[in-house]
Amino acid sequence: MNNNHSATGIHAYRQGRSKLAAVLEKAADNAGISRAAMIRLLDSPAPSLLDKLFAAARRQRDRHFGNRVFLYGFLYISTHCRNRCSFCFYRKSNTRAIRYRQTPAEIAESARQLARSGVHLIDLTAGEDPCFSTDAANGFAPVIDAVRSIREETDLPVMASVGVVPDTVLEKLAAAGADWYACYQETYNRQLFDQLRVGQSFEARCRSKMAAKARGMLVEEGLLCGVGETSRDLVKSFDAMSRLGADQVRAMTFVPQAGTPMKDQPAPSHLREIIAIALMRIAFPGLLIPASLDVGGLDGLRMRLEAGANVVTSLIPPGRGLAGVAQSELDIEDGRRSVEGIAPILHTCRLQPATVDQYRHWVAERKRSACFHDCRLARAC
Ligand code: SAM
Ligand code: MD0
Ligand code: SF4
Repeated sequence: MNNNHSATGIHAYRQGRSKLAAVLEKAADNAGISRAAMIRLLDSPAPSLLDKLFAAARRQRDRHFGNRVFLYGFLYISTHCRNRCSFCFYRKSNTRAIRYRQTPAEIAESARQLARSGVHLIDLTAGEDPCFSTDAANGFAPVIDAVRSIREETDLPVMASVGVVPDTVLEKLAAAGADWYACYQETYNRQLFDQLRVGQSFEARCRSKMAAKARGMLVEEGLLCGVGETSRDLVKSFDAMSRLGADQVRAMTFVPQAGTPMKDQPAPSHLREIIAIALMRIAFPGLLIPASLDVGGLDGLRMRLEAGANVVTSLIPPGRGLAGVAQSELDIEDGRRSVEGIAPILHTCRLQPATVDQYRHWVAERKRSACFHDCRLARAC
């Protein structure tokens, strides 16, 4: 390149950057953000632009939620699974995975412990355990009973994250008191989906979430970062989250797991996830967006909150033999994944836990407005 060309190149680059800076200032003022700008930020994250991006995301969080964050307790009740997701420690054939199945009494006691510690929701999670993941008439009975028991013991809102379930089971989960159904597509790039969720149906996973929405449940959608997706894939996945009408949206960085086909992949930087959190906050300002302790543990919490997340997830009671998913042990037994453990980080970020009533109110309002939205749609049709 001659000098003239390189000067033109640098000029164009600087112009592009200052345009993006202006876009981010508008985003802070509630103007949203274009797909092209999202892709540029994901592809070339210049530090000065990232500061602006995170500031814009925090401003949107403040507008919708003030300084309050919600806290989710995590109960991984069965680590048995019939599936072979290539990224997951608990895939069927992984002999290194520690397998357990909690009894009803253990589940109730862990839920009580989490409730006493101050969480706002219990996230009941399981692998597709062949013991209950069946189409039989009594399929998922232990999960439905666990939802009922947690509601009786704690009266906290409950999320069910138990993989793909038939519509009849969604009906029973909702009747037992589950407000939420979580089921992560990981990506909306079908080819990549097939590599990640080996042997599973892309459509069935989508249908399960749509059926939960139709039953009036709130739905969480989730994406993996660092599994070979392009920035365009990520942005397309944001569009799909929007079409689904997800109520909570998350991104998590892939953590390589021993004993799995993806074990030798280098651990991806967490920056892409942090940018995705901020972009989702700008694109979906009023939705819940987790900062999961299940990726970078307590040390990774601050950057996720500073990117605009407003829910701390994967708080796990110590001393109960419970595991995380992406980080099966990190920060659990020493109590760092606890309401007490995260308090100093919340304080540094000038945030504070909401009350349970504030969380209940958000859930109720969201259900009501989703219903209103659907009615308007129905009328428009
Ligand atoms: N078995 C159910 C299912 O797959 O839907 C429930 C568990 S689900 C909540 C587990 C989620 O954790 C996955 O959907 C994935 O997003 C995330 N996860 C699992 N293994 C991971 C890993 N190695 N790194 C990052 N995230 C991971
Ligand atoms: C988390 N370990 O919140 C949990 C899990 C399941 N609904 C969520 C991935 O990070
Ligand atoms: Fe099973 Fe869920 Fe892990 Fe896939 S992600 S192997 S379905 S526990």
